[in-house]
Amino acid sequence: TSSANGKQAVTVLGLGNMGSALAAALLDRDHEVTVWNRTPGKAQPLVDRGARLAATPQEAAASNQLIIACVLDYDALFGVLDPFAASLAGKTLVNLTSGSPEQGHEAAAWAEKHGVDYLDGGIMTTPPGVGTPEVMFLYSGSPAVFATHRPTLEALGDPIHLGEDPGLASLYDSALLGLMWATFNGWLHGTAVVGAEKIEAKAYTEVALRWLKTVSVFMDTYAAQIDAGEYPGDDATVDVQIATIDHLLHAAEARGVDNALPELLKASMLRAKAQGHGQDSYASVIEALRKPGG
Ligand code: FVH
Repeated sequence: TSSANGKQAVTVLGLGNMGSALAAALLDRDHEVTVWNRTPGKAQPLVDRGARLAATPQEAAASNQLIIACVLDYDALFGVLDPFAASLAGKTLVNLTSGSPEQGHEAAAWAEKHGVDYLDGGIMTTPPGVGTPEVMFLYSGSPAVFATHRPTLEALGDPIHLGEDPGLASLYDSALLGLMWATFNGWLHGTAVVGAEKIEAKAYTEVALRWLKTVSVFMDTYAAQIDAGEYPGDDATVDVQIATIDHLLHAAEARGVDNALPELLKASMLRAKAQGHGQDSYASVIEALRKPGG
């Protein structure tokens, strides 16, 4: 469905914080947008900007070929779509609801059963970042469906197609969120340690952000080692890191800061050492993660 301006008309199901941001970004790029939300009052700001509010999800879905869904979880998604699934044949569903890779597979199978083209997606930002070209929107599923709708999906952020397996977007999304939480907690732990000396978070973070750039270079080096399955200990060995983390444990304990995170990190280093990686690079810790009981 194209509007007079040639832009694809889009239906957005779910107008929570994220769904509202998605619809707003599409309106910003002059797409015609039909919206539906379980609680219709949330649509008002979008209606004020020209969106059309449908009375039911079925009416919203019937309005356009492309349907973007962003609700709380997959139970909510199927709860919305199942009652009129038979009428969706020939439509494209881009599901930006967060889920597991297995749920991505389940939704793709559901879509195939009902003759619906399906892309699974992962949004790598919070609502204020939606619509900016710097943020990544991860997609997986049919490359042809992605290519067809890419110009519209560009309104939301930088669309990245990870592959045909529909579970890939959720797989990457989960892994990347794990990276985010681990980074947050490492940063917060350090902020608490230096904060005990009355150093402000802003001052510490300025140095920490520069350190993260160096760490990202280490990650690049270690990724190549992981792919090769070889961990030359020619920069800093696991043995050296085990000795070094004790300084952090000591500094935190002396300042009354919780040490659960560095204890966990040290435990994974010790497991890698026990598996014979003491003289290997830090990347070899992945072997301990791959063999939790080993
Ligand atoms: N907010 C964020 O920063 C993150 C960024 C990454 C992706 N997530 C995922 O996006 C999904 C929606 O998250 P949200 O932030 O929009 O969440 P809420 O503001 O709480 O809105 C939830 C919407 O879901 C609707 N909903 C909930 N249950 C049902 C149901 N049983 N039937 C129909 N709709 C349902 C809810 O409707 P209402 O409460 O307004 O009536 C909202 O539209 C989520 O997967 C994040 O993980 C966001």
